[in-house]
Amino acid sequence: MKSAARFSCDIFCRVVDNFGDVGVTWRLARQLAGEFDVATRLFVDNLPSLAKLVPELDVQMHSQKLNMVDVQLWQDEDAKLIDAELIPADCVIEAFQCALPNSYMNAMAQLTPAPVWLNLDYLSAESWVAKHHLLPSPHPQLALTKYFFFPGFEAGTGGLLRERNLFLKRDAAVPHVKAEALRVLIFGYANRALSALIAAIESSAKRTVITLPEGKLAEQYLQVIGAKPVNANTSIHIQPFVPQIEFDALLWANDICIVRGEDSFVRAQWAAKPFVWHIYPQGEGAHWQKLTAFLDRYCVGLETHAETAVRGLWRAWNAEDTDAIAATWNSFVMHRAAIEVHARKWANDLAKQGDLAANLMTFVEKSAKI
Ligand code: TRH
Repeated sequence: MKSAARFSCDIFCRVVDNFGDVGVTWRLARQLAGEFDVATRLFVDNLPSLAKLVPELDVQMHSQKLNMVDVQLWQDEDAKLIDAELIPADCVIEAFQCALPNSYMNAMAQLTPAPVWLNLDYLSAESWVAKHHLLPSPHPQLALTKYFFFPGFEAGTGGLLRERNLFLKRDAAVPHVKAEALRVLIFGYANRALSALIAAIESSAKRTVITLPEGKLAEQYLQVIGAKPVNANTSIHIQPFVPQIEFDALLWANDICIVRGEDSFVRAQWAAKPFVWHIYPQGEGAHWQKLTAFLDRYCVGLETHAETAVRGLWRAWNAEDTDAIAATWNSFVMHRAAIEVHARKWANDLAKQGDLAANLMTFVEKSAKI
């Protein structure tokens, strides 16, 4: 990969479902290219998914440059990806163990020095993460070593994606006039407790504007509840999908944000808003452990009643516990001021650790002696 840039990086992404895989890799690619002067290529197997985040993308073009990132369609057959010209980059990032094409790995092994190879793993607040971060895994046949790069919430992990000047932009965007209505963003997976949540909001005296991004939850709202009139105090707005670059502004414009998955979960923390995490549900309830591990970190320093409110609503929403939603929502809203102060402190403290892209660059530079 010939370029005048500091060095080069190839990122591989398979879209498993939704927008998390492509959301994280596109954000990282944009930051490496834009802030670190890295010649970055993103190989992704699903252009329509990426096009939702980056509407300028032309899904008919298998290779194009956007936001200084070379975007390439990753087709299944090795041969179509690895033409004779394609030389692996100085740093190769396999996102979420998506398995690199064999021909590409063979080409990596031919290079001296071999590229620095990382697997960018899923985000978890569990304590094992720091112990596993950057553990090497030698390839059984080739002279290559893959390192496991774990994002995380404490020193010794890979940190979290956070662009330069994000907090400055956030703070400049905060409206100077206090809104009269409570603004609530609900970006989650389909949830049987949605009707109960909307009913709880409607029955409160507070004027509330709900924003529901298009998707499963909005469809559910339209099918199940949409026909019923919403009371005068509450309005619901179905929000068309915004480009990823505008997603933060959506969070900043709301007072309470329900988010999900991985990328929006992190952005809500940088937004410093009271939030609820709708965690991606895993088989055998494995996600509950992850959720609790995060809450155990997040709630440190939060006053007891506010902590009970946070834990209560997060549990009720994730368990789709229709019966518990009204009481836990009201309690969360009642403690909103304390939760908001805490959310800002959480964001500031978290930002003291280096951001993921910077940590990644430090590791690559050290390993490759670039
Ligand atoms: O979409 P997600 O649920 O993604 C994932 C995947 O399901 C993945 O397989 C799973 O492993 C992971 O979660 C944990 O949620 P996430 O990660 O928040 O990604 C959503 C992306 O969509 C994020 O980058 C923000 C973006 N977005 C927009 O750009 N515009 C919008 O209008 C909205 C609502 C979201």
